Amino acid sequence: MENVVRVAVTGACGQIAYNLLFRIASGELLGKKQPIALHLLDIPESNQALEGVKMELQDSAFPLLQEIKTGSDPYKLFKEVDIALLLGAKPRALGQERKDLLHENGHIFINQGKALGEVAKREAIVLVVGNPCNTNALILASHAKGLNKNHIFAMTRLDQNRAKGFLAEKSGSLVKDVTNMVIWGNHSSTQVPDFTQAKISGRSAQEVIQEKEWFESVFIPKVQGRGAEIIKARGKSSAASAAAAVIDTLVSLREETVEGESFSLGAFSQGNSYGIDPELIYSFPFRVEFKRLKQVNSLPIDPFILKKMKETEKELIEERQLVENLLGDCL
Ligand code: NAX
Repeated sequence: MENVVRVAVTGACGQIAYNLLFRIASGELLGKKQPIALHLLDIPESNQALEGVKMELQDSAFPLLQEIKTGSDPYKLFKEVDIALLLGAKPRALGQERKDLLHENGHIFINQGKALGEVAKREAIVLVVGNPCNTNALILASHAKGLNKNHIFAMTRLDQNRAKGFLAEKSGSLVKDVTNMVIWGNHSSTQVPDFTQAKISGRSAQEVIQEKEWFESVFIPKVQGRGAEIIKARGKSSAASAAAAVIDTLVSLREETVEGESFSLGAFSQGNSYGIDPELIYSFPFRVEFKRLKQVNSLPIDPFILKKMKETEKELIEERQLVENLLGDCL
């Protein structure tokens, strides 16, 4: 099959996948002309459900969808993939310690990192969504021998989208008019939605919304706590908005970034200009220029924001220490 882009999705029976797979197959991820093969991976216990998802994809008769593979062996399912969207992870159980979740999910990413390194395309793009996504991506990268480390990411786009929505609502603007909304650090409650970089219709967000107190004590905690707010309201975690953020991330990686805009992505911190520890997966702003992905460096950082950037860095360093025994030697 020539010209087919192979997209692996783990956690393919989960609720994010159910909101994502049909959008990928319809061409929203890679454009309306790009033929696609979907490689769907979940645990063996989900085999039957996985067949159900496959049947529904077949029944949708998507013209671009040329092949569907299903299974639970990453060495088979990641073979020759161009893109791996890693949603599969266990949710935190009631009363479970963060450390135990890090370990439990960490093991998944050791195995998947090794498999991707062995059988995926060398330049494959890997987006880790399963939580704790930054540290899972770090574990994966440390085992993915042969993969381009600069193509391994953790998703913070949902946080960016949420923050844009709140700024639009507060200022009575449209979401499309809010630009350069930067998320720094960990995809957790220590993340830093940097309102000082954001623009609304080309003007500084702080100039448009002249309420310093609102930014610091309402906006930031609202973005940080939105995931929990959704769980409280819906009884389940964000799924459709998470799927939308996956699509947005991949579209941003493939299209030229418009003037004055950036998008946020957890990525290797090596070589960053903000003094962040160089061996973390930390969220930074990026742009695509002349088909190349570039970290946006040397932005002026407000002292209040800098303090918060160091706090989220500290949390990521602690997470790295907690999984030290799970890290491989490929970093
Ligand atoms: P679900 O619990 O609905 O689905 C998870 C799926 O993963 C299940 O089908 C499960 O069988 C599968 N799975 C578990 N271990 C696996 C393995 N080793 N290999 C393959 N599949 C495996 O969760 P869902 O709501 O879809 O969320 C998926 C992940 O995304 C969770 O870890 C969640 O915390 C995380 N999220 C991350 C977000 C982000 O912005 N980075 C936002 C949304 C979401 O909370």
